[in-house]
Amino acid sequence: MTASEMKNAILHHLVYTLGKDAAHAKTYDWRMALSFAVRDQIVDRWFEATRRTYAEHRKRVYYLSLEFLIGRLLKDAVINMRLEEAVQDALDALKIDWHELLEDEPDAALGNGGLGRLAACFMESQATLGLPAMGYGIRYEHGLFRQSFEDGRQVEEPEDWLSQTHAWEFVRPEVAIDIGFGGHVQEIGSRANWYPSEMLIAMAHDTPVIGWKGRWGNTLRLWESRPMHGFDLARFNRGDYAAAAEPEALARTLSRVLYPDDHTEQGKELRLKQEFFHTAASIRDIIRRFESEYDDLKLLPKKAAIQINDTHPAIAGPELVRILHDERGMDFEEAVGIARNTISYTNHTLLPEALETWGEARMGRLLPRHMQLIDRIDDLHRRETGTGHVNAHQDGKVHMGTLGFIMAHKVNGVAALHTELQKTTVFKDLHELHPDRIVNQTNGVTPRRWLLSCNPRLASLITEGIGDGWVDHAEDLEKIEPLVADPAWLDRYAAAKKANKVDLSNWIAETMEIGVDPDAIFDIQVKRIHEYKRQHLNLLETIAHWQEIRDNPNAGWVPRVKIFGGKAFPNYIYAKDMVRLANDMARVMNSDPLTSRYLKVVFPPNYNVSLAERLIPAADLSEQISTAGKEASGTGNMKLTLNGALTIGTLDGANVEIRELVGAENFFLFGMTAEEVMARRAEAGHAARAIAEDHRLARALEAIRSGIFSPDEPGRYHSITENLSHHDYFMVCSDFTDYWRAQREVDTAFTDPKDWARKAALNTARAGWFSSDRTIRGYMKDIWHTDAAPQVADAAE
Ligand code: B1N
Repeated sequence: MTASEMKNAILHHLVYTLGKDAAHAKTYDWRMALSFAVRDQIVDRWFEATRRTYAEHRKRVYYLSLEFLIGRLLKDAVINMRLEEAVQDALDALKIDWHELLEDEPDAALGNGGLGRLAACFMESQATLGLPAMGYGIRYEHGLFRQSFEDGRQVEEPEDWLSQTHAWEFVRPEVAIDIGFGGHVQEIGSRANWYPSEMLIAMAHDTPVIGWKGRWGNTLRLWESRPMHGFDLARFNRGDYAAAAEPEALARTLSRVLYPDDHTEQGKELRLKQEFFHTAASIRDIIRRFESEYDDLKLLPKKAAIQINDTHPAIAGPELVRILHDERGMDFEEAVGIARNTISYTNHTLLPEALETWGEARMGRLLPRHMQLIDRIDDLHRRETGTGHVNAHQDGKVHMGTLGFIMAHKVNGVAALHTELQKTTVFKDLHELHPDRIVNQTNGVTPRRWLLSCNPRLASLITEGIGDGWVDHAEDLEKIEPLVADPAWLDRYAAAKKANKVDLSNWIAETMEIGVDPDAIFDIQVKRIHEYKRQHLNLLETIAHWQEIRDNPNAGWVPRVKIFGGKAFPNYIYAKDMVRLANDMARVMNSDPLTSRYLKVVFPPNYNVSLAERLIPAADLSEQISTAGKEASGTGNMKLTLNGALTIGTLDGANVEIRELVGAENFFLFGMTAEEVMARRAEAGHAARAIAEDHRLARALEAIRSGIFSPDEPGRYHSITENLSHHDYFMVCSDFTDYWRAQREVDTAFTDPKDWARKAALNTARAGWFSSDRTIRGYMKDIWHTDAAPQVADAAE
């Protein structure tokens, strides 16, 4: 497409879709017009992919997830469709600022963190690989809350991405699926009819997901809940105005908000309803599509693979069995077999507080037939395995992890260490019964968004050196290794990083009024705020570092900018205290004339996908400091590595694999191993001992206690200091000394800029394996047993 064609397409949409005259069009109008013009380019390719999938009777992959953290889509679409030049030139001709349009797009935050972002990267990789696949999620009216700070405290405001038209979706009023809850069951022999007492409708909204070079397009289908019976006119006419609208409001509640839980199970009824609503609509849609092509349901596992993203859609097993057995008349055992061969389950965490359970009473009331089927599934599983001790329904609760496991042919962990720990902890008994079921699929991230799009300087430098094959064959990044030996090339690598840091410094100055030195180490910890992720370990080290600078301000300190980003779950008081402590520290330290040249603390509010794209390219140091054994994988760690940040980290999650690949000499390792953590935890008084043995740690804790950071309320962080001094489940104190040591190694390494650049470039060169393309290929081979389709011709540049 030429620039002038693009310009005409934009103007056409401006007038005929937006109904705006160019003279009066605002940023929003231009952005929408551009988005529609770009979308037009995608649609034919998207249709073509669908047509081929049907024509070739291909197996489809269905990715069921309560979260898709997709972020902005305009730039992604423009880049994958190779329309960058045409768009830039068209907008120049129209005198419209491209960056302003990009910034105007709301960030679709239909997820909490890594789990939801992984789903979004997977969608993009599936499209890039030409794998016929579909994502199913919920079209939350309000995504993850917007975070702001008041006096350093986190304040949550509703997020409103749908207050403007979502440019990328197509509404499908004809795809409307009835969903029932409650009511009673009438058993007829082994089968049953379920008569729900409450009904709603799931209506589909489709967003095309286009792969690299537009070679393939898949669909992200998001369900919106709608009332079955609309507005009650009779009631309204009787003057009962509020009551007339009530059923409608109630029905819509189901897709109203994303639960902000990240690794916590709140056990809320509405959440269970969301899970069933999402899963039942998706399963029905899958069966409907299957039956439009085939007439033998025994073929289902050959033609469909259903991946459940954690246990949130784990009711898929019983629901599929219910349809096959109750509604289609298939024998129960056969139905279970078919469901199992179709479904597979990804477990994302070992944290006990995140493992979902639902009380049998609630489950029985909302999903009476599913409750019966779960008992029969347990019963069958006991007969199959000859054991009685592992049941999904146990101690008055339904354990969704167990249910997910016994209803899946494969269960996967998300990093090598995590998968091994599954076998010895949460799924120990089940693993012994089914030793071939657990497999590993180490997470990955899409290099299109997480390098090509977010870091154009580095991306062009790489492409100039080795061509653009790395974009969809990220292992090719290793071809830059020979260039790393060339000092002139390394200078350019360092210059790209420096320019990214200057950009970020300018942004920090403009938005936060904090001046930071672009030559300082940009030390970044971005992720949800959680004790296991140990932002407080970072904060304690920052305090100790600050104190040493104050002791001796002229000792030639290596300047650092500590950057934090992340949201705390609204009811997680401890995590909110960590946020506030970071902000209190920032206030005190940034205005300390003795130290502020050497140490700054910056915590931009509302960390989201777009902010990640801004921060990650500017990072020198990636903080991956979770207590070993607690972070299943991490994906931010991969994004930072790819963008040439060196990691300071523990042997946890995918850090282990990152270190193996980039080389131990290019990674700052510290801390106890998962095994050592477990042993140390059993030792009484481990925290007190660690504090007694490290005067820096003792002094840092004392500083918090003294109220230096909260002079108006010295006891503000009492719960943090008390917890760390006595209980310290996450081993902050026990790992502090080694963390301090590693941080000083970082300082030393950074004083040799050439060697640092070399290490950074090697991180980029060796991070290609962390592409989600590799991950998806792994799922295809080991779990889904599917091939990619021959792809549509490349979009021309
Ligand atoms: O999933 C990511 C991993 O990279 C992270 O290590 C892992 O912590 C994350 C309940 C979760 N695990 N569990 C959740 C999210 C929401 C919720 O309601 C649990 N998120 C992860 C991708 O594999």
